[in-house]
Parts: sequence; structure tokens; C-alpha cells
Amino acid sequence: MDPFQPTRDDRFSFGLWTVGNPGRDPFGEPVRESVKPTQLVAKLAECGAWGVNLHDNDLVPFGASAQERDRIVADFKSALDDHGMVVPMATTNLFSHPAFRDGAFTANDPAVRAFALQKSMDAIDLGVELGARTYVFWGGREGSEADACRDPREALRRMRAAIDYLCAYVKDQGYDLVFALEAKPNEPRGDIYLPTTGAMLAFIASLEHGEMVGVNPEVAHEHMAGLSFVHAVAQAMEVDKLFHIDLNAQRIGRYDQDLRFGSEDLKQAFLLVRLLEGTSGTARYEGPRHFDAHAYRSEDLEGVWDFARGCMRTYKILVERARAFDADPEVQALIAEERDAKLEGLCAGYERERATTLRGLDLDPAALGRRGKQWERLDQWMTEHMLGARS
Ligand code: DIG
Ligand code: MN
Ligand code: MN
Repeated sequence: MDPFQPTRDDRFSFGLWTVGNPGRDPFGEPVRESVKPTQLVAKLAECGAWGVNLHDNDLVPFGASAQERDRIVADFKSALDDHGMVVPMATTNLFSHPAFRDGAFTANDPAVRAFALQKSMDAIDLGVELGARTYVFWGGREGSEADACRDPREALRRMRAAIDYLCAYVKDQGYDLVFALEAKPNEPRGDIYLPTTGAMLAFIASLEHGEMVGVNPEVAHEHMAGLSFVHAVAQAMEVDKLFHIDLNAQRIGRYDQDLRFGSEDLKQAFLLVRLLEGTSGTARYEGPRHFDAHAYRSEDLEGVWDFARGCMRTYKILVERARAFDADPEVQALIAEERDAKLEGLCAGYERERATTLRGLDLDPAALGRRGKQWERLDQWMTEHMLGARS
């Protein structure tokens, strides 16, 4: 039995737009024929995936009639049932239509902002109908090139008004749905508002219904901003706001590559899996393991499924490596917490008497400065576990 064969319990999911990506890029036409959503569902199930996600127009073409929409949705539901697949997450395409050329929720034209709300409510209805429990907002067009076009504070006010409005809609409808905001620093706009997961966490704190709003961090997007994705995810987890995650890979200093998970910075992928799976004894992330990525443009359809299988296999291999690393007694000994009950007690919250005692301590900074760590050894052991040279 292949230990890295994905199962439904792994909760791996892919967007229709990922395995359905036809290979178009700014410099070339599609290289792969399009595949029907119902066929993508069948193939994803065959590969061992658990869920399939979608933008409204990945399934229902823009401008389809109500009858056409219902027929397409019925066929899709049948395919989901036939193959035991679920729809964990849905989202709205607020970036392809020319109407969104200067933004959707943050556009200067109030008619565009109204259209974005209208389209989002329809897409939320669709996602809920398909069983989605998480709804992602990625503001791909919410940004600027000529930054004098609007006060960035006004853009944030418009974004807040839209998210508050749609949270109220979900509550009014009685939907069992939470929102996950996805950050990206740029592309397709010169600069995108709310560019990082950290910025999104600050923004969520200003919302009217912030309790139902979390984040959907993406590996490539934090890397594009030159940030540690592991630290961004850890901050979201620490405040219980990691509602969803977009897994892929990215080379620093490049456009959004959305590469196969683990295919670039393997060390960060290892540390991310270790964090999500809680192999050091910490709480696990319990949400979908979603791959927002696509195959190289060089690939045909067979290569697309190599890509999908590779995402899931690499994730599972890294889980096994992280478990071995955290079970290694020498590693455990090296990263065991340094404890000093007295000092920790004095630092655990201000209290005048304790502060006076703390200030009177002779902590000998010179001696503290002479104490080297053993992180070279730790990182080498981690590398050897990753490479299978240490078990
Ligand atoms: C891009 O990273 C965005 C869109 O693909 C989608 O809106 C979102 C959901 O994963 N990610
Ligand atoms: Mn994404
Ligand atoms: Mn991306």
C-alpha cells in the first residue's frame, strides 16, 4: 500500500480553475483543451482529492440564463454525488469582466461597486447551494497604478462597506458560511490594497462582523512580498483566523507562479506542513488543504494530473518527514523550552511588587551574551530528516 496515496481524510482540494487551467499566459494562447467541470470532478476523485472549489464563472458562464444556470448546477451536483466529492469553498470572479477594469468593491464608479455586490450575492447563493462553508474574497482588481486615482483610505472604506454588507447578507439569509480574505501584493494591479495576510488581519479587526471573517493566505503571495509564509500562517492560527489556505510554490522576486506545492522552497514547505499538522505537539489546522496552483504551460492533460498528484504526494511525504523530525529525541532535547519558574513568574504580567523585584535582579548581560545556541546543529538535523538521511 503506497503510504503517500491521498485519501479523502487528507482533505485535499483543488479549484476548478487550477486543474482546468488551459495554459494561457500573457505571452501565449491556451495550450490545453478545456475540460468540463464534471470531468474535472471525476479525475480529481480518481487522484484521491476530497474537494473541488470554484469561482462562480468557472461553473456558470457569465451571462447564462437562470434555466441554463440551474441545468449546469444540477449536472455538477450529480457529478459531485457520483464521485463522492464536496465543495468546501466558493468565491466570486470579480477580476475577469472588463467592468472590473479599475476594481470591484473599491472602484470609483458606484455602478461597478453595485454590480460587484450583486454578482457576489448571486455567487454566494451558488456556493451555499453546492455546500460550501467557506467563502473567499481575493481582490485581484482592488488596487491601482495611478495612485492619485483615489485616496487609499477611501478604497479601504469601500472594501469594508462591501464585506460588512455581504456579512449582513449571509446572516440575513441564515447561511452557515464564513469569509476568508486572501491577500496579494500586486498582479494584476500595479499595487493591490491589503497586500499581505498581516494587513488583512488588521483590516478584519475593523469590520462590523469580524467574528465571521478570517484569512486565506497563499504561499506565492506572501513570497512575492518577500515575507515568511510560515510566520504569516502562524499569526493567523494564533488568533484563530486561519479559515482556509492556498497551497502552492513560488520563486522569490517573480510574478505569481502558482507552482506545484513543494516544487520550490522545500524547506519552507516542510516547516509549513509541520506547522499545519502540529507534529511538534501543537494544535493542527483542521481546514481544507487547498492547492491554488496549476501545471506548467509545457504540460498536456496528462501533465496536469501529474501536477495534481505531485501536490498531494509531496504534502503527505512532508507530513511523514515532519513527524520523524519531531519524534527525534535529539531534536526534542535541543528545542525543549528553557524553563525558569521564578523568572517566568516575574515576567508574567505587570504587578508593582513583582516589577520592583524584577528590576532588582542582576541578570549579567555579558554572561547571557556568551551563551551560544545550537541552531546550526538543529537546522542540519532538519535538513537530514528532509533528505531522508536521518530517521
Ligand atoms: C488567486 O490566488 C485567487 C483566485 O484564484 C481565487 O479567487 C482565490 C481562491 O483560492 N485565489
Ligand atoms: Mn489563491
Ligand atoms: Mn496565486
